Amino acid sequence: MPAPAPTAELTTRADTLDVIVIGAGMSGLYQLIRLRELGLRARVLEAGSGVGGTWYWNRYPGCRFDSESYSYGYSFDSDLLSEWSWTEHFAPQPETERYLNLVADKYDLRRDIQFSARVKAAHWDEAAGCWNIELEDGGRHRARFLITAIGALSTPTMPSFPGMDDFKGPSFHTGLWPKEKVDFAGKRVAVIGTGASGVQTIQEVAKTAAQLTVFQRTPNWCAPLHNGKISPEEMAEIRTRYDEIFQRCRETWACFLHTAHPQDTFDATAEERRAFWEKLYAERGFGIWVGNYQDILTNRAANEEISRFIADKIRQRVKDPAVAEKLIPKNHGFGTRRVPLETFYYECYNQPNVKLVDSKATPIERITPTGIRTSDAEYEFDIIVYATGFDALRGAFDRIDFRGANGVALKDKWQDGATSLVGMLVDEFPNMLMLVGPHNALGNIPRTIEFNVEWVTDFLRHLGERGATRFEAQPEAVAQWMDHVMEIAQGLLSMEVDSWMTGVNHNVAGRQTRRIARYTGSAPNYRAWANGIAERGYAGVEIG
Ligand code: N01
Repeated sequence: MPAPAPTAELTTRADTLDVIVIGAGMSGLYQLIRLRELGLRARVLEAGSGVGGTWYWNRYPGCRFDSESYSYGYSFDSDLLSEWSWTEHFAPQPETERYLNLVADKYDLRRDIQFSARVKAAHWDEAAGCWNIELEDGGRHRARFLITAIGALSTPTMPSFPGMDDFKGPSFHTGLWPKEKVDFAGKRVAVIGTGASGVQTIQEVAKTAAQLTVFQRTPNWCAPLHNGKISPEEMAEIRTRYDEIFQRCRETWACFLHTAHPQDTFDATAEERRAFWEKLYAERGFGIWVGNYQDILTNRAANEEISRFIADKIRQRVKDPAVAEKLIPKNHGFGTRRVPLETFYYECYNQPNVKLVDSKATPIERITPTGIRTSDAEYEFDIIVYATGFDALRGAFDRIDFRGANGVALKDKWQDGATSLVGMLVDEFPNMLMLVGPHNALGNIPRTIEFNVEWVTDFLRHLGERGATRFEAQPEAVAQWMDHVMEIAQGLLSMEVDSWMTGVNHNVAGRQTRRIARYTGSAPNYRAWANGIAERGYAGVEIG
C-alpha cells in the first residue's frame, strides 16, 4: 500500500480552507473528488494511517460485505468500472481495501488527506463564519464548510468486565483489528459476541484454532451467504450489466439487488411459501431477508412463520439438538435485527474444537489473567476476540466535541436522540453537512453514500452560484422530517427489539432505550424527500 502523504504542510497552514471533510472512508474519498471538481480547496482529516474507513479498521478474519460486490463499488466512474475486477461475489476486506486505495491513487487523493489526524473538536465561529477544527495532536484547521464522513458503524465498543486489563494474552476488537496477521493455529480462542462481525470471525477461526469457545448472549438469525469466485469471463459479463445493476439498486427498497416480493405471506399457500423460502435460502445474498414476502417485518404471524422455517434449517444443520436450540433466537423474530450472512457457520458447532457458551444463562463474571470466568466455569485462553459491536450512528459524533451556533454542543442537543434534516443537516449547526448521518437510508450503504455526496455537492454549487456564505437547517424543517421518520417506523417489528438499529448498546451510557436512529422507509422515498428540498430551492434551509 502506498505510504501516506507528508502532512506537515497541511497542519501548519494558517489560512482558511473552503471545506474540511472528516474521514477518508468511502464517503470522504468520493466527496473529495467532487469538491475538487467544484474548484474548492478541501482537506480530509483521517484518524487512520490509510484510506478506507470501515475497510481500513475492520481487518478481522473473514471480514467481507454482504452486498454483491458489483452492487457495492462506486458507480460514478465508468473507467473504474471497466478497469476493476471483483474476484468474489462478496469481496473480502483486503480486496475492498485495495479497491479504495486504487481509487485514492487514480484520483491522486492522498495529497489532500492528512492521515493519523483524529479530530477532537469542531467549533463554529459565528463572527468569522467558519469552523475551527482541533486535532487530538493539537493541530488546527479552519474551514468555511465542514462535512462529516465519519461512518454509521465506526465507533467500536467494549464491554466492561472486571479484569479486562489483566489478561496476559492478546485480545482484539473486530473493529480495531491489527494490520499484522493474527495466527489462531493451535490456539485456544474466545470470541465474545455473535453479530455479523462475530459470525464471520467464528466461522474463520474455527478452521484453525485448537479450541474455539463462543460466548453468545443473544443468538441472531443467520442465513447462508452462498459466496463464490467470479471468473474473468463472469466479470466481463457483469461489466456489460453495470447500468442495469445500478438502475436496479436505485429502484429497490434498500439499494440491494434484492427487494421485497410484492405479495403477503398468507396470500401464498403453504406449499408455495415453502418452495419460495427454499429458493431464497439457496440463493446468494440478502434475498431471504430483504427479498422475502413484503409483510414479514410487519405482520407478526407472517414473521413467526418465516422464523419457524429458519429455525428448522438451524435444527437440520446443527447435530446436537441442545446446541441448535441455543442458536435459535427466542426473543425476536427473523429479520427484526440485522441478519448475519454466513458460510457453514452453523456447521462449526458440529466440530469437536468448537464450544458454545450461553452467556445469558451463565454470564461472564470477569476476565482473568489466563482466560474468562463465568458464573459456572473457568476457561483458559490464548486469545480473546471482542466482537461486541459499535456505538452506531451517533457514536462517532459523540466522540468529537461539535459546537454549533451560540456554543451549543451536538452531544447535548442529541441527548434524547439525534435529530436531523434528511440525515445531512442539523439546525443550530451552520455550514455543517453529514454524509450518512443519523436518519439516512442505510441498506447497501455505498448507494446512499453516492446519493449523499451528490446532494451535498449540488448544494455547495448552489451556494457558490448565489455567493452565499452561511446556511442552516430551519428547526421547522427538521421537525417535519423527524415526524416523517417517526411515522414511517410505526408498526415495524424491529422497533420492538434491542439492537444497534434501534440505538441500543448496553456497553454505552445513555444507550439503553430504543430510539428511531435510522430512516426505515424506502431509499427511493428518502431520496425523493431530499431531492424535493433541492427542487424547492433548498426549502427548509436558511441561506445567507
Ligand atoms: O455488532 P453487533 P457487529 N457481553 O452489535 C455482543 C455491520 N457489519 O460488529 O446481542 C456479552 O451486531 C452482543 O450481544 P447482544 C452490520 O450492519 C456488516 O457484529 O447485545 N456479549 C452481540 O452478539 C452489523 O449489524 C458486516 O446480547 C456482548 C455482539 O456482541 C453491524 O456492523 C460485517 C456484550 C455485537 O453484535 C454490527 O455488527 C460485520 C457483553 N457485554 C458488521 N456486549 C457485513 O457486511 C456486546 N455483546 C458482512
